[in-house]
Amino acid sequence: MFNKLKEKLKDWTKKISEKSAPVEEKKEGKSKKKKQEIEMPLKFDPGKQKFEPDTEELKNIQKKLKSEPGTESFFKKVTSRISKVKISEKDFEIYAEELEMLLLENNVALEVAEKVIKQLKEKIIGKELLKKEIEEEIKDSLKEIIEDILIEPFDITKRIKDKKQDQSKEPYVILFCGINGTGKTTSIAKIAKYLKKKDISCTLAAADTFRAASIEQLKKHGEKLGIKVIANKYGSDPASVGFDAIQYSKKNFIDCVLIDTAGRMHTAKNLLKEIEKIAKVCKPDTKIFVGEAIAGNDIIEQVRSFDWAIGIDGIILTKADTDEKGGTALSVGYVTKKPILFLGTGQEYEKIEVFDKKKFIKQLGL
Ligand SMILES: Nc1nc2c(ncn2[C@@H]2O[C@H](COP(=O)(O)OP(=O)(O)OP(=O)(O)O)[C@@H](O)[C@H]2O)c(=O)[nH]1
Ligand SMILES: [Mg+2]
Repeated sequence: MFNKLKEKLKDWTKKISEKSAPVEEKKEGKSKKKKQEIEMPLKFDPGKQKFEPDTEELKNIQKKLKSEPGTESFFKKVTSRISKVKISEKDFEIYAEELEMLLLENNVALEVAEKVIKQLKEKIIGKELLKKEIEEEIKDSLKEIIEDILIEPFDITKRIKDKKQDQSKEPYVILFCGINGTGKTTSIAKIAKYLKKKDISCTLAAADTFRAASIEQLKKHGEKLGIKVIANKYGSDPASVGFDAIQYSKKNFIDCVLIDTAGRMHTAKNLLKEIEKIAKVCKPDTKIFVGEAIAGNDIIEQVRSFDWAIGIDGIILTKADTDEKGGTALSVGYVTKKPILFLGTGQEYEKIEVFDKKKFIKQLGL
């Protein structure tokens, strides 16, 4: 998913490491004195009629220098300092602008791009490193910064299993919401299959009673997966469909209810009121916002609107397989303070991944 961003970050890291300047040798009186001491001794060769290096004398000088206390460590210090480089603040400023642009171009939110740059600056400016170490150092720093930015997801399977253990005998209810066509219904089918594999039984609630063919779409998934779908007529109250599915599940000892809802624009107040009602009636344990990875920064406003209406607990980012940039996945959690729980990576049922910070960072080439 990071095809573009990964390549660009790699190029940038290489560039800044090449630009890094050697650490300057301090011009102290001491260093001048030592320089004079190791000047090449010369000897006149009468045969060649010219001066040649006096190797015997050079050996004597080296012996003498070694025996002088402090001299050896001084030479060691000079050698290591010469081979080291550091990134100056001036150089970093030039390249920071470039880094900010490439992050923004790849859908990283401004707030996150600025945080990455500020922290990277603190970590690497003025640090003395061997030239060959610089690229690794920048990569490691970026890795630490991004790990810190990404919100750790909670384990939904564990929450469902925990509820199964308690005495309430109520099913675990998950409500899915989002704007039109983001992949809510497909994600519900994928999650139902994922949970089934973990011995968690599900009921699907066809609470999208608005869009034509939405009920048939969910029923088809239910048939394919062997999972019960609770539905009513088109135009019926979606909250009551959810409620019926919960009652059915309770009666039949089903662990989890996944409620599908109609796609709605996050700017339509009356539609947000409707989902508020579904949430009030069904009292979901978890409310998941489903958005497209390719939506870029628009998704931030969407999450905020749904969060304001019903209080979102987590995000599913779909169509990550078609997202070349990846910046939305990198920054949506940080900006909205809601964890990404799953990534949708294709149209088939198996194409869903539990969001894993470490794996995600690896995909960025860090
Ligand atoms: N490539 C890809 N396509 C996906 C993914 N998730 C869903 N889709 C496709 O996106 C389209 C819309 O999916 P739906 O599940 O119907 O979306 P929805 O949010 O329920 O749509 P509405 O109910 O109309 O709001 C379908 O063609 C899905 O196959 C994904 O992770 N990757
Ligand atoms: Mg749908």
